[in-house]
Amino acid sequence: MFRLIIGNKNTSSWSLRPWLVLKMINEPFEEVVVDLASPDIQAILSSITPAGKVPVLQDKQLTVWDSLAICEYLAECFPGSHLWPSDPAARAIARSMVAEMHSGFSHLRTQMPLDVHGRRKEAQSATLDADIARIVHLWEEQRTRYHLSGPFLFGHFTLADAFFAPVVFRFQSYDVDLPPASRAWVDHMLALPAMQEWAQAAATEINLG
Ligand SMILES: N[C@@H](CCC(=O)N[C@@H](CS)C(=O)NCC(=O)O)C(=O)O
Repeated sequence: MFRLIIGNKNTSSWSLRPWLVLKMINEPFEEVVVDLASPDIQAILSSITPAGKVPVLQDKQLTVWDSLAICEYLAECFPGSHLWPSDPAARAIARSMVAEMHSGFSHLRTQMPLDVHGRRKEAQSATLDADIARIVHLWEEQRTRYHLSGPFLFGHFTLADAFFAPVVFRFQSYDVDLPPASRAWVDHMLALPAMQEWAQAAATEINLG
């Protein structure tokens, strides 16, 4: 069985991606949550991976780190789950979106930190607005193109949905206004049992903390 090591569910946006993928493909796994606020966190993380960050996936002797590498590994382990769209053009766009999310949107990350359980006022700045506008444009484009194929960005669930899932929680927490196609996708994501399980665990974490 896989072991997935993740950070606190209320705040660890990178951890949500592979966790959601494993849930969506119904693959059982052992979950280990490390408290990123622990004073010993550096020692704990270094004992798991020299990269010193979560998420980390352990598959027997193999350790895979970085949410993108983990999700790519899962896509290869489970080809029948079609975690990338099968059409090459759609797959190229999905990969571009995932890459843009993985390496970009720094203003969103810093000005709108993940706080799954929190309900905050939307931060205001031109740089944040530009990041939000770009994300909404990406979502609108795919939902307009694939709305007849299913409720996810590319019709069925793909890694693109997993990579933007933390933004779904961010937009809920900060009450970001969305156009109808994006709103429908966000609502669909929020209603997924796996997303609700994550949100519930985030709330429990806060109450225990
Ligand atoms: N690009 C990495 C980023 C991982 C990352 O920054 N993880 C944070 C938690 S969300 C972490 O482990 N922080 C601990 C630290 O930097 O000490 C990924 O996609 O996995």
